[in-house]
Amino acid sequence: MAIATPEPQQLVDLSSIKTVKQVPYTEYFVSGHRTCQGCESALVMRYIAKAAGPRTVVLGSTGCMYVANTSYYTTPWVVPWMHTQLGSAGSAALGAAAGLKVLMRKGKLADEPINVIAFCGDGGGADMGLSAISAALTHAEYRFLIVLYDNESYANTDIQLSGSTPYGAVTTFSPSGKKRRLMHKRWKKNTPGALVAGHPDAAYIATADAAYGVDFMNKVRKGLASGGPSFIHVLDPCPKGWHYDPQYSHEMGKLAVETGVWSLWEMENHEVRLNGTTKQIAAGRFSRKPVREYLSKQGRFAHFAEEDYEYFQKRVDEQWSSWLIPGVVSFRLEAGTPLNL
Ligand SMILES: Cc1ncc(C[n+]2csc(CCOP(=O)(O)OP(=O)(O)O)c2C)c(N)n1
Ligand code: SF4
Ligand SMILES: [Mg+2]
Repeated sequence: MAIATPEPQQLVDLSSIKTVKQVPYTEYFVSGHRTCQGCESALVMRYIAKAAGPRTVVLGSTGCMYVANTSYYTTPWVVPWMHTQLGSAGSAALGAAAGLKVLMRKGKLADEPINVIAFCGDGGGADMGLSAISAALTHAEYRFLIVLYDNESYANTDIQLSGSTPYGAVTTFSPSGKKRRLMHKRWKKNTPGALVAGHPDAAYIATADAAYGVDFMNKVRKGLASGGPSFIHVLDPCPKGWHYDPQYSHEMGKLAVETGVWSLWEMENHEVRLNGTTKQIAAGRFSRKPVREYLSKQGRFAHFAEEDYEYFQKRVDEQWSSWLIPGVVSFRLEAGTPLNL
């Protein structure tokens, strides 16, 4: 009996995954990488590849997920993968999507759906390449997904401070000393909030967390199915940079959301929706845990004094009590502003 060859269209399955049982069995990011034990960023790569499937091109910025993933003559990527410069995830995604479209229009490539995904770290995306991502998200005519994996430091070059590093954390650029307990006193940049507020033509923008795999894989699929430029910012606990035992990576990701330090949400069709535990917190069905439960488990906050915990808690409380959209948009409307304009 002849075995039917699947049509290319059938190989791009972007349907919603309802339960863990529906997660595709096939892996497109396999063994052969050298990331640290418990590295959630590597897990994120695995989820991306699993959700997107075989008809996918991945472009990866410099960082742990380039260097540790593609040591000399080895690669865990089963789908085509190409390195791109540290700050260029946005341009790589846009250029690849545009290039494929032209080749298909000219008949040099079969006209079929191909997923274009570019990833970057927080250093490469939230700092250095923010302008390229911003520019890419204004091109409504191209379909691609940019994933920013946030391990909250320039990890690959030995854990330097980034705009995504949380307040007070120790990094190699912000050690705690006898004269200054806290070297880093800036609040973490709200990159996904800035992108969602400033890019009205982006088709899909979301946050995710490596501890919530199905939620993240569905967001990857939604971004790719949106038909336009899409972006996901995913928080990835990093045992090396955050100083905790690798076995607690999953717990760390969950605590980030349960304490309200990190929020899960998505913007689709110009509407922001809170997801999962974040939605439950906002609806009063889940009590936010104290930030101390999350921070005290990480060595990068081991120098925290009582006043540091209190300050951190106060800032997180504000994200929930006085932001226009809790945990998402970091400003509020002046009291008395009419909303039925
Ligand atoms: C233009 C440029 N500057 C500096 C570097 C050195 N460099 C390589 S990886 C890296 C860290 C990137 O941090 P991030 O994007 O957060 O990814 P992570 O290493 O944390 O995975 C740096 C600074 C580089 N490759 N290119
Ligand atoms: S330093 Fe952190 S992000 Fe880099 S490979 Fe190790 S655990 Fe992963
Ligand atoms: Mg990083």
